[in-house]
Amino acid sequence: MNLRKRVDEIGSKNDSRLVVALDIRSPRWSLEWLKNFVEETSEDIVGIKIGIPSILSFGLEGISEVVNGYREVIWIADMKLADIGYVGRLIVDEISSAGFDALIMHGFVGFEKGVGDTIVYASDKGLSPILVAAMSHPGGEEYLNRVSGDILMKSLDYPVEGYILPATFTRYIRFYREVIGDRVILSPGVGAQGAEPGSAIENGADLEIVGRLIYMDESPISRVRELHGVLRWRLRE
Ligand code: BMP
Repeated sequence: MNLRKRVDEIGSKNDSRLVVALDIRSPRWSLEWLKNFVEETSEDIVGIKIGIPSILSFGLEGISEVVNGYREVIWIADMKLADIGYVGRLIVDEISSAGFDALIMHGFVGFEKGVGDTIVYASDKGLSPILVAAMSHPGGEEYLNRVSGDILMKSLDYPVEGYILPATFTRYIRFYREVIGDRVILSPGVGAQGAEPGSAIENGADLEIVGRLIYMDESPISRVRELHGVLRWRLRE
C-alpha cells in the first residue's frame, strides 16, 4: 500500500485528518463494539490504529476479521516493533497476513540488520512502514527525542512511508517536515496527553491520532463527529 496515496484519497473524500487509536480490551469493549464503531465512523475518519493491548486481549484472528470486513479505512498495527531484523520479519508476516495496511516500528534499535531489514521486508510485502521518530510523553525528551534527528536522517535511505511525531512537542513536526518532504506525519498526544485538537495539523502534521478522548467517552461516536468538525482535511490543502 502507498500510505500517502491512501491518506490523500480517504482524507479528502471524508474531509478528515483523524486517526483513532484503539487501546481497548475485554470485557469493557468487544469485537462487536469495534465493528459497530467502524460502521458508524468510517466516513468521519481516515484510519484506525490498533494497539498491542487490543491484539493481546481479543487475539489477532478476531481483530483480523474486523480489519478485513472494513477496507474503507486505513488499518495501522501499532506493534512498536523494536527488534533484530529476523524477528521483525516474523512480525511483519503475521501483521500482513492479518490484513493490516501499515505497521509502526521503532528506529532506535538501529538500521543494519535491525529496523532497516524490517522496513524493507514490510515495504516489499505492501505493508507501509511507519517509524516512531520522537515520542509524546514527557520521558520522550529524556533519551529518544534527543537522537530523533539522527534516526530520521538515516531512515531517509529506506522506504519509510510515515513518521510518528508528537503533538505535545510540535517543534519536531515543524523541523522534520522540511526534511521528510511528502512522507506522512501522524501525530499522537492529542486530548488525554494535553495537546489541543488541530495543533499538530497547524504545525505540519498530516493526521492526528486520538485515543482515550474518544473511546473513554460515554458517547465515542458523537466524540468522533465533534473531532471531525475540527480535524478537517481542508485545514492543510
Ligand atoms: P491517547 O490519545 O489515548 O493518549 O493515545 C495515544 C496513542 O498514540 C496510543 O495508542 C499510544 O500508544 C500512541 N503513541 C503515543 O501516545 N505517543 C507516541 O509518542 C507514540 C505513539 O504511538
